Parts: sequence; structure tokens; C-alpha cells
Amino acid sequence: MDIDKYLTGKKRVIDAALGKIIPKETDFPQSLHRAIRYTLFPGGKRIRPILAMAAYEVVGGKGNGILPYACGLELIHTYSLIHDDLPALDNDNYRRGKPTTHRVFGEAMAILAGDALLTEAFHLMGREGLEGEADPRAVIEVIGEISRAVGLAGMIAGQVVDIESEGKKVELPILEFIHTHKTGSLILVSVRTGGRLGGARDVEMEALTRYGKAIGLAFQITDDILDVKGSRDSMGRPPGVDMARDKITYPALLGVEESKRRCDELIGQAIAALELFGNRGKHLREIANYIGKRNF
Ligand code: GRG
Repeated sequence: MDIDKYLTGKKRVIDAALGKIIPKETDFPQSLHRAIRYTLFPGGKRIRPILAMAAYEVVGGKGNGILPYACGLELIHTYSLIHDDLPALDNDNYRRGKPTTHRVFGEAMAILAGDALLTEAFHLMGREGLEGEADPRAVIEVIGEISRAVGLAGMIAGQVVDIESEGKKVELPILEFIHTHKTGSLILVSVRTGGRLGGARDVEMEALTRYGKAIGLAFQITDDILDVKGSRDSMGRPPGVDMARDKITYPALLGVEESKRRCDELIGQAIAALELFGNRGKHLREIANYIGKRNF
């Protein structure tokens, strides 16, 4: 199966939906909408919303009911990138192949654009819960789970431990905490959101959870390896910034070869978790392979 064609097709659908959600650049206050659109388009791989859509489909979810939630996940992801790049955090100059939001629009606007994306995501999902077809209980559960995954018990906790570990000698359990929280939790919840709203049975949710956990950690390990071995084209930013900042990464702790081996092992676990879906799991399977093989 041609995974590139699948990913491109989904990205097109997501981009069209995002284009309708975010006000036009000409709408007042133009500066805010310009900053948001600058960061959101043409954007990145859209892997989190694609995962939500693929998980929705694999459990038999029909139509486009998942799309607003998939877009919400991408808005949250984009907010995290804008804030992570700020001078107070990673102070990065490039993201998604161009100067970071604060470099172009200033720090205050970047903070506000990130805040707006995060809150708009929850507005969008809440509104869809009222107007859409999904079971309201499932929607409330999903919104609660996403809030946890990107907040106190998830992404923010991972980010805090990440910045506090810079320049320190850190052991594997702490590194795993950082990766599974900072990066893994949003990926996992994207998969679970698709499953829950698609009507997954308990056994299917368990399989999707095993899959999401494995690819979530594998995703960050490949990102760590790309920081050592990748190119500006493959990352959308110059490689080597984690190393220069003395950030704790898999290659720094275990070496590149062992990091690749662990990544392959996780991709294997993710694919094994899909067994009960049979051939219907082919898109999720190919996405796992794609994550494991990202340009290195
Ligand atoms: C809320 C400040 C704040 C931080 C939370 C997730 C996160 C922590 C920061 C984002 C920056 C970062 C490098 C996170 C690691 C996860 C990762 C590899 C993000 C890049 O995701 P891709 O490759 O990006 O999916 P695209 O551009 O394709 O969407």
C-alpha cells in the first residue's frame, strides 16, 4: 500500500478543515490570525490528526465525525510547538522550515497565538460534542482525556522534567518519563480519541492503547536520532540543537545503534498490537513503519 498517498490525502482533508476553523488573515484582529495561520500552514506532517482518523476508521467509525477532534489535536500540537520555541523555553529560530513564530511576530504575539490555539481546540471539540453525532458521554470522556494528556499529568509534566534535566546526568527511567509525557501522551491520546469516537470495543481500545504507547515513544526516539543524523530538510529545523543544548536524548544515553534497535522493537510491538484488526489495520501498520523509518 502507498502510505505516502494515504498521508497526503488525509493531510489535504485536515488542512481544508483547519482553513475553515481559523479566521481569515483579513479578519480583525489581523495580527493574531496572521500569526496563527503562519504557524499552521503549510504546517507539518499532521501525524496526530491522521492517527485519530486512522484509529476511528479501523474500529468502524463512519463519515467525517472525527474531523473536528482531529483538527483540535493539531491545534494543540501547534500551540505546543510555538510555546516550546519561545526564548524562555528552547529559544529556537526555525520550525517547520521557516523562522519560528516569535521571531516573525514577536514574543507576546507568539504566546497569545499559542494560548488561542489551545483554547480554540477545546471550544471546537466542545461545540462538536453539542452539534455532532457522537455519543455525548464519549465526547466528554475524550475531552477529559485530552486535557490530562496535554496538561499537568502529560505533556507539561514531560516538558518540565525535560528542561530541568538539561546539562544533568540522567538515567533511562527519567528519559522515558520525559519522552512518554512530552511527546508520547499526545500521540497516544490521538489514537485513543479516534478509537473511542469510532465506537471501539474494550479489547480494541486496549490494542489501540498498546499501539499508541509504542509509537509515541518510538516517535521521540526517531526525533532524537534525527537530531544527530538528520538534515534540515527532514526536520524542518537545523539538526544538532538538542546536542548543543546538552539535552538528554536516547542517542546521548544509549548511542545511535541501540536507540535504533529500541525504536525498531517498539515499532514491532505497535504492529503486533494491531493483530486483531487483520487487514483493516493496514493504515495504522504503515503509519507505524513510517514513524520508524523517518529519514535516517
Ligand atoms: C507546551 C511549551 C510546551 C511544551 C510541551 C510537545 C512539547 C512539549 C513541545 C513541542 C516541541 C517538541 C520538539 C516536542 C517533541 C515532540 C516533537 C518531535 C514534535 C515535533 O512533532 P512533528 O515532527 O512536527 O510531528 P510537525 O511539524 O510535523 O507537526
